[in-house]
Amino acid sequence: MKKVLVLVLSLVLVLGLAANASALTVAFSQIGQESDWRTANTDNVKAAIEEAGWELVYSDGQQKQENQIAALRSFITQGVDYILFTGVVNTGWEEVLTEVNDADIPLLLLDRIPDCADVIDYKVAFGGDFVEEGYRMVKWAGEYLKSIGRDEEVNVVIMEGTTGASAQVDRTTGNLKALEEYPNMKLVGQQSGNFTRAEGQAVMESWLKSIDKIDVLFAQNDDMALGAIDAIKAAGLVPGQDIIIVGCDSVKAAFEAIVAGDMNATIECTPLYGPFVIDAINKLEAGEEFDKTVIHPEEGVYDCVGGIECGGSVAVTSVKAADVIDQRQY
Ligand code: GZL
Repeated sequence: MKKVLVLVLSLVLVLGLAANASALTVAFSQIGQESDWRTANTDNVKAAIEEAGWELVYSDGQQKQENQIAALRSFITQGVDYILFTGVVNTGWEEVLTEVNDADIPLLLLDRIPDCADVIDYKVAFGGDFVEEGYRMVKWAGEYLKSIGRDEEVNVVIMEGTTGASAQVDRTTGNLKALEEYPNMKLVGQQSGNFTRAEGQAVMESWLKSIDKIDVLFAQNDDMALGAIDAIKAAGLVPGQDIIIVGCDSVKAAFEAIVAGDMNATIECTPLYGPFVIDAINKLEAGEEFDKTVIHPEEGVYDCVGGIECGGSVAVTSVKAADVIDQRQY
């Protein structure tokens, strides 16, 4: 009789937990829709939450900090169960994230980790190693140029992401660190294209008018690289040949540009956070401990030739984009 009672009580507890997890409301303050990477990231998280049977409260910040702050305060008012947050820039979040903490709503930091992370309470931070990604961008170009016998002085430009975003700050750190290894690379331009295709095109248009010769473009995301390609073609130059173009993110459009010969390489940074978010919330619901900071494993480098050794803290050899384009998820 006692065993039956224990079994029934255990069953009620498990079903209660499952029922509780199935009734969750998860709020997501997302930056906006500035890039294909962001779209893939949003879609993947949304799909995972829907598949888990939870309710999603989603806010598109339209790349404006004030919109994200208002959304976070709205989530608090709504009394959501969890908050997912990716900040458009690194600073200016301490007050509102403290309000989230005071409301006792578990906070998960996705993609870009705010500067105030060491003074607010968050359950987990999940993102990429942006310094490594920036390093690989330049390393790839340095090794590629060597492989085609180009050891002359080359003029390079760095098109940065949104100023003050951790992806911009840290990719720039990685870019500059690798540039120190290639004395033949002369940095002649450094400007933000705000991670968007339109602004990438505008910045390249401006550079083509003000800089005598550009040999290599380092674009801190693929969308800006694609915008720059439009500008290069409009100026009568041949992208991928007259100007070597290296992007970051490894979105499908970059693979297509590389296969078409318009672009030379892209550094991978996965946007597929959905499974991580579900796993983290399930562990929090079950009271399990897990790593507070998770840097997703740096993936590959995809290019026009394959076989270029371009890792920094983690060794990586490039793979020819044409060989894997059909297997890409985003
Ligand atoms: C990287 C992410 C960056 C992407 C851009 O994790 O923060 O923001 O590289 C996106 O495409 O806009």
